[in-house]
Amino acid sequence: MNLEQTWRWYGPNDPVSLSDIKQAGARGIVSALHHISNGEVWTIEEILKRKDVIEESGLNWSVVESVPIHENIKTRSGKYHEYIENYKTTIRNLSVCKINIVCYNFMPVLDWTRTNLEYEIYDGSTALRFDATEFAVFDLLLLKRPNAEKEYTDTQLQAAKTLEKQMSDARKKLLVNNIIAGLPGAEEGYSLKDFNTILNTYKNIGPNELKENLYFFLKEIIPVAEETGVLMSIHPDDPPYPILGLPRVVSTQQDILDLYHAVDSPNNGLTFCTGSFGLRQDNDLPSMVERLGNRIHFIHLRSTKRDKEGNFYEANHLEGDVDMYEVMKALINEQNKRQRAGRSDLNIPMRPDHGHKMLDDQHKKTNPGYSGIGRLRGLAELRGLELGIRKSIR
Ligand code: DNO
Repeated sequence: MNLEQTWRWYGPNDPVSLSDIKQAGARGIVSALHHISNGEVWTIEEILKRKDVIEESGLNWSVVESVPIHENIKTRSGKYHEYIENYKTTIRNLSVCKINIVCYNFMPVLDWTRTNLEYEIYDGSTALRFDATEFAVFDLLLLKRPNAEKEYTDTQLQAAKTLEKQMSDARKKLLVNNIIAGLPGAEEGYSLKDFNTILNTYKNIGPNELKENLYFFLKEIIPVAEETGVLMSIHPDDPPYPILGLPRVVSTQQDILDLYHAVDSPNNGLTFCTGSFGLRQDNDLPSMVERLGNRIHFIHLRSTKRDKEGNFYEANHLEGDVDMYEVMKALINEQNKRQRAGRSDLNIPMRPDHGHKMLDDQHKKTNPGYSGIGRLRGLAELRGLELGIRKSIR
């Protein structure tokens, strides 16, 4: 019994090739059909095309990350009925192709958010970072979101004004791009001009309404997932708190318990992402694994280092605020529980989530967070940790 070692691959244009991944020691691939627009059906033909490429290199397509949720579904407006029907067809088609784990998220407008994609840490490698003051500059002074100042303290407002004066136009442009042009996997990017209009589609949607929309969606699709044997695995919000006045409803243990309860089915499960959940001090990761574990179908392992001002950067996998040893032990316990219960889903797929740009990565163009060597290091460390714990608790 092992966690299945997987690796996110963006498809044939990914600068990290399938043969690189094989040498890194991963056997499962996490991939998505990024060329298909949000809301459209993934046809069997398109799915098989990707699957064949993966299998030709001796690897296996283990998880889809992600089948994105169209904004109309999140706001329950426009063509949401049609998009939900399309989503069901995609689930059915994936199951026909024997791909049974689907990751998705329900973050309004933006997927994951960072301000700096080249932050140099103490060892000379570069990491992704979220700087709260830079984010405030974007929100208050570049986007000029109406009434945004109400969400900041006087000190934060002042810090943002001071920083903005020091920033060159090029740095401002880069900041805007980093936030709204779409990080890898985000599927949708926006221009500054349209962005306030898009945010405005949530003017009547607070956390309660967003939860209702999420549960409405789940009540529609989970029966199809059950029928076809597909395990839906929601990814938590990143960062796990409201930003830009938008609600976030997949950030805490209670959010997940509510979600489990809304549709009580093993097919309504979770992607346990230590990087996202780990940004909140009130999320106790090992105990979350214990409490939520029976429906964890996919695992993202990475660590972050946060400070009191709301800044954070992505730390090396075994450093930072996440106690990876305790998390790994809890995951191994979960596997043991499953084994005792006679379950067959023991080898839960995990991937080293993100990696620094290091060594040769620094001379290459890579997808932010998805470098080859940085993730190779992450996977190697995690695999060693898993082996060590497994052998010592036998
Ligand atoms: C970032 C990722 C996210 C994640 C999606 C899941 O690297 O963890 O893009 O894939 O939010 O739907």
